[in-house]
Amino acid sequence: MPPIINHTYTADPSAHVFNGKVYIYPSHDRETDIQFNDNGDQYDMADYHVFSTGSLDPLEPVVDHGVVLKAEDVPWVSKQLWAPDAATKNGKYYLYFPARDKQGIFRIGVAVGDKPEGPFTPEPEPIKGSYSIDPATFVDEDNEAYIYFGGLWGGQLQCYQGGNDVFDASLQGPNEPSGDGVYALGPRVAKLTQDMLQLDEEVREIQILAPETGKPILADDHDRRFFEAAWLHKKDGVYYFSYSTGDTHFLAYATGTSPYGPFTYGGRILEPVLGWTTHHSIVEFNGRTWLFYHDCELSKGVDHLRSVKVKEIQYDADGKIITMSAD
Ligand code: FUB
Repeated sequence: MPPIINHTYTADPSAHVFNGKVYIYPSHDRETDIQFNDNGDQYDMADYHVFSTGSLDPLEPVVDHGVVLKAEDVPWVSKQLWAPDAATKNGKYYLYFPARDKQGIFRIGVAVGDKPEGPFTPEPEPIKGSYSIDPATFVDEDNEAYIYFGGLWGGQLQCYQGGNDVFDASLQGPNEPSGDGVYALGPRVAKLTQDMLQLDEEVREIQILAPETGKPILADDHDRRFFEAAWLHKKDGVYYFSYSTGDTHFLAYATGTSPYGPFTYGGRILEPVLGWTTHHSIVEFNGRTWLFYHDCELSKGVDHLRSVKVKEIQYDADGKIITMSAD
């Protein structure tokens, strides 16, 4: 599958259908001399572009709407504009993005625009109570909006083992829980306020359950435990929570009956791609379901130079997602 954006490097694609078109909100990868490390310092992005297309099959040329937000325009940001997402409500469009603040701690910010293609004006402060990375929003059929987030290692989720308000700087890098019977750290969720600018409740930890035990997946189960890249979509009344397993490089999913979970592990969506990271979104468009993801084929394996791709998702008769290869 060739990349759908070739003139610049893009990753972590969050796709949504707005006004009958598919809009893609990716990270904007760039060249750097920073060496690969477990904290992801090599992902040193400084701005966001928005892309759109009117058709996925056949693929219509993907339009680059240009720079919609820059790190230097956000007063609280020091560096690393990582994986963003977008939502619409109240006739406005909201771009959610993680970045390190001036203390080097990842927070999540929001910027507001009048059109899906931006530009977006950032709020002066990060969302109060937000932390870690990879925000993903979901607006349910009752119009309530939720934000999902969290990422291990460079994403600092393991730094909050003492609670949502306690950042433990000694737990940097791959310092996640381990040991017999220890549960994995869960992704986080909170309802958003009606104006989409703040959290409307305490952040909750989501449980991803192992189907064979009905208990949370164990921390040592790296093939199935949550690492980063949260996404929620709903099909036929079922909530599908999907995510990356990080160091085992799978895109996996779990299903539930509420946007808060718990979700029961369901299987893999995508086998490992070329490159360390795997990150995706899932969107329904014209009655078909599409997986947006990235790999490093265009850069010939350079880990921090990724490119967005798309393929169609198929479900079986029981609603299970059929695992796809990474070609
Ligand atoms: O692109 C930077 C980070 O790499 C993202 O936030 C993670 O999900 C991983 O793709």
